[in-house]
Amino acid sequence: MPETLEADLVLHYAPRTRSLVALWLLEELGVPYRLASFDLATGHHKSPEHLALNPMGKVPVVVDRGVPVSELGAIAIYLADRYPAAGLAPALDHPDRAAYLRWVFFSSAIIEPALAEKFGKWEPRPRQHAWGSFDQMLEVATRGVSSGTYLLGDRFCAADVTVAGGLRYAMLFGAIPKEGPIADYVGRVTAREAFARASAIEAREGERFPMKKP
Ligand SMILES: N[C@@H](CCC(=O)N[C@@H](CS)C(=O)NCC(=O)O)C(=O)O
Repeated sequence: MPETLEADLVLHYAPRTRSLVALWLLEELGVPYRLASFDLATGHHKSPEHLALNPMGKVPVVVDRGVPVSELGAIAIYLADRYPAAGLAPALDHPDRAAYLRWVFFSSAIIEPALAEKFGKWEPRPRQHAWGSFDQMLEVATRGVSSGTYLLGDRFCAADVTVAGGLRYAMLFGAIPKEGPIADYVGRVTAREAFARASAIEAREGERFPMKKP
């Protein structure tokens, strides 16, 4: 396991959050990293120290040789390009690069707000809302995951981690059926060993920082 106490790469992480997606990315990369894990209930993410890394006061944040990167989409693009040996991103001049970038942005610009629409029971306004609507997101995502093993066909990439991360979350909370093309895709992608390693770390950290009763 590349998790280590000494590493140039640090993941500021809290269990039961979107940090799991960044952890999964790091496990896919296979490079050494250190986990700076904390309990969100402590409010550490709102401390001046953490706000200097991410002014939004949120996790995850990856710090690479002292340089902080926040926002999952940026973290995915940054890590995949910075550590190309893992093959998680098509090269800048590869024909798949455009589709790859579109899918990474689809995770944060379309899936995330579409889920807020669904969970918040907002009135869909597909023409006004930048994400279209939850139903439109679902239709496009379903087509995207149905055309091959992965979003880019046979090639697994960092966008599969961010997209599957968002769709898995949607399934866990009942926004997307647990059967069908999206469930099949999430099943295929989360069957990867890197996801199993990340889940084991997530379980360990979850036990270290159990959820407190309200
Ligand atoms: N847009 C951010 C979302 C990060 C986010 O929402 N993190 C949540 C945990 S899942 C958080 O840190 N919440 C604590 C808070 O805002 O107080 C990303 O893509 O990284």
